Amino acid sequence: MSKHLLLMTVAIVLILAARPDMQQAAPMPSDESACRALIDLPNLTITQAVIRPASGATPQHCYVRGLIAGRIGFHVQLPLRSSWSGRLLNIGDGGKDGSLNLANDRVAEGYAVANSNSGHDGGAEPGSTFGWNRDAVLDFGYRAVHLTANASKTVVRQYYGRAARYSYFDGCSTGGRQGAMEAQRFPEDFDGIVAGAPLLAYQAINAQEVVNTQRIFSDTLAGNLAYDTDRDGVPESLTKWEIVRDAVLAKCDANDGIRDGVVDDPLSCSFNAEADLAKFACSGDVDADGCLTKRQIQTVRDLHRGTFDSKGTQIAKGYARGSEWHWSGRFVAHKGNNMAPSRLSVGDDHIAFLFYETSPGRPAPEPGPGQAPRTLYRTGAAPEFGWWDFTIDDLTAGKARFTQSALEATDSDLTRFLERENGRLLLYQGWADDVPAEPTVDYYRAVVDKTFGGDLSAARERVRLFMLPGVGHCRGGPGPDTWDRLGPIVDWVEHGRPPDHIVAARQVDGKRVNERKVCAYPQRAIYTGPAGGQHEAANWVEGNFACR
Ligand SMILES: [Ca+2]
Ligand SMILES: [Ca+2]
Ligand SMILES: [Ca+2]
Repeated sequence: MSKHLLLMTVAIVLILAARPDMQQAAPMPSDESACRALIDLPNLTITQAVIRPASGATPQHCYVRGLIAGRIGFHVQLPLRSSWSGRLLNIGDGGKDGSLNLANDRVAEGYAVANSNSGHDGGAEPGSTFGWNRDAVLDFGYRAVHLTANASKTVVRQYYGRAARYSYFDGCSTGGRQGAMEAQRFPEDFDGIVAGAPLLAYQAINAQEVVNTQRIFSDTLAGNLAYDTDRDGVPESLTKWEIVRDAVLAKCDANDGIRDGVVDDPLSCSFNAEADLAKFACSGDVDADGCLTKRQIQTVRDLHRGTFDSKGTQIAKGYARGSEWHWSGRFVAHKGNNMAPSRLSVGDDHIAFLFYETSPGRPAPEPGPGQAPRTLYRTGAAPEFGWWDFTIDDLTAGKARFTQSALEATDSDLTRFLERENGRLLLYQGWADDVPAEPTVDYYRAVVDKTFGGDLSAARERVRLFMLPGVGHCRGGPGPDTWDRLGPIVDWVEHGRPPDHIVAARQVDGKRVNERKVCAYPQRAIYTGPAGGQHEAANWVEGNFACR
């Protein structure tokens, strides 16, 4: 053996002997360097990739920010590799978005979490004002979520060295619309989608907001459900609204067998504004506090009934019986909301920028306290729209066709997502929402018909709907509104266990009150607890209800 060969042999023996130690001495690239390396990810523009320290309940994680197609900003929160569950979650947005949202609690649960700004910066372009730019309209409609889904999968694959085992989407309101849009247009993006209060017919819903504002404000607030008792020009008494709210509950709360301020099944509530409010009519139809004029009763009838165009075609369904609890904040103009109920600005802003194909480029002025709309005036050239000039017939005439094609998620053929891609979809909505709830039931039935040939049991293997009694827009209201919104779909996708019910509770001062089963449509939760004890809050627990 030559000296050279001997040295080589010795070296090899030494290396082999040292291997276990060497593996420890030379570990996989650290989370820190793997995270920092994402800045050079090919085929994606990453602008930031740093380890963020633990903060509160949020663990240390790799934070990545990037830019797609110029306007779409996105970010991903990546749990360290030792604590990753193998799951990717894209979270939905709210309102008109324009910012990067976080789900720190899901990071703590081991999810990689992604979100985008929906294609615009809400600081530079607040509300709907991004609507002047067609690219931004398409991004907000569907493109930002889809491209962020793709980008976040790439980031995950690079950071962890393998693809996510499961990808989910969870959103409500605008996020619900985004989830439905993904199921309809990009069936390969997610394994499971949770879509709450999904604003499917987005233009009809927003147009109805404007019509409701007209119902309240027109003719110097004649249909408003508030009264100016001290004659200072601003109505501050909400007695009229309280009469309406309480009259609906008096008629229908107990229909479901339990008096708890919640109308379980609004579709079976026969409250009729003309008949059931007749005993509260103002004497001689002269407006006063503590009574309702004919015009005000008509407001109630219209809010329940929905919106029709001038030919009588229904444009949007109305608000369910039992949803009146939030009308004072959303529709009624009074001193407490500075004469600007929340749906006024939303609808006005939307119609000005996101309804017509050509956006006007500037918002219409808002009324201030005491100002009736007819005292306002157009300040810009057409097509600047003030909500008081809006006509619902523009929708039927097709003047929103372009924006409908970008923004509406109404396709009930989910064959590609639910059958070809074997996806799972969980829809939910609160019955007491100020976005009409019944259209979500209608959509579910349309999916059963169109995708499953009318076979409800086949549909229930892939898509389920949960209608939450007494719950407002995504949360809030007199009904149980708190539950783990992701748990049921994860169990369904990963273990094949479809949720027959979810367990929701109402939290008051940190205590669980009014806990219920919320059953998959068309079943409803029936009280099965101690006989005669159905009205006692102590008996409102999961085990005392059955799905029938
Ligand atoms: Ca966002
Ligand atoms: Ca007053
Ligand atoms: Ca009830």
